Amino acid sequence: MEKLIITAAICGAEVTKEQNPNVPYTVEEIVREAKSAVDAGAAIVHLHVREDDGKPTQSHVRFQECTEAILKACPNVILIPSTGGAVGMTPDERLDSTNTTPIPEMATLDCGTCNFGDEIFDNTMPTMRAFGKRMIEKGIKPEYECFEMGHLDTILTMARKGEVPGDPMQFNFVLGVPGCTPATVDNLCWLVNKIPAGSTWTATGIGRHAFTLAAPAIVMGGNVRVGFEDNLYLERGVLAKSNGELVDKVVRMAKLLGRQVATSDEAREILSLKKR
Ligand code: KMH
Ligand code: ZN
Repeated sequence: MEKLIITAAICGAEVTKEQNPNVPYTVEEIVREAKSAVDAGAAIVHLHVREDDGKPTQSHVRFQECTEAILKACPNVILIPSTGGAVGMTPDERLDSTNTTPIPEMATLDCGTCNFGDEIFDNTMPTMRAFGKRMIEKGIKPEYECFEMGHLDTILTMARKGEVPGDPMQFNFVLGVPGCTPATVDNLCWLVNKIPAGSTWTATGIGRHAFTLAAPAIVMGGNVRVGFEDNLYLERGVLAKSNGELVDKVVRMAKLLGRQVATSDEAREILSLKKR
């Protein structure tokens, strides 16, 4: 079995300091959280950025500032900027996160429209085609985020048509978003069984499912994402003090289950990435 790649989704676009005072907004706070995650064992940081007041933004200027500051503190980390942004942003606005220099190695590509709590996360076919085209042109490897079962079939069909980058594909099964596919082992197995040979995958369990989905992913040979974007608690009733604490819990689980944790360079090899 390959080593375990741990991704830390350190910030997100929805969670607030009111929910957990350690959620980062400023550049300094974002760097602090990235470093805590990397020091604990994360090979990848999935990045959203905020204005200082916490408002989510996809501005490439803010992404540039945060990327440079993170890479100064963690020179080898793989960054996966979000192209999902926050619900309600336009496709052009969302794609601006990929306009940094150098161009990111990877970026998320969300695989369909879905409920998102009380809101609708809009990813129409034309939006996904535009994002696929941009990533093909710029040589960015997508992380295909599937929130619903049907998202997988959608993106596999698009890959077959050459509308989004193809082999080897990296999927992130984000399960347990209110209104979307529940975070059950059954659902995870259904998705994993349908991906093309040679693909890689990550499991992200939302809220209280963070670690109950991490465990099967570790033993099934997948990878794991945790972080404040997905889960604010280390355990029931205990807020996490940092993203590093959440990553450290996955590292300890991996150790107990006999799986080694990948460095960023090992993750690049597993994901067939070329360092920029
Ligand atoms: N903030 C969510 C609406 C992504 O990063 O690509 C979407 C999201 C997905 O976080
Ligand atoms: Zn995200």
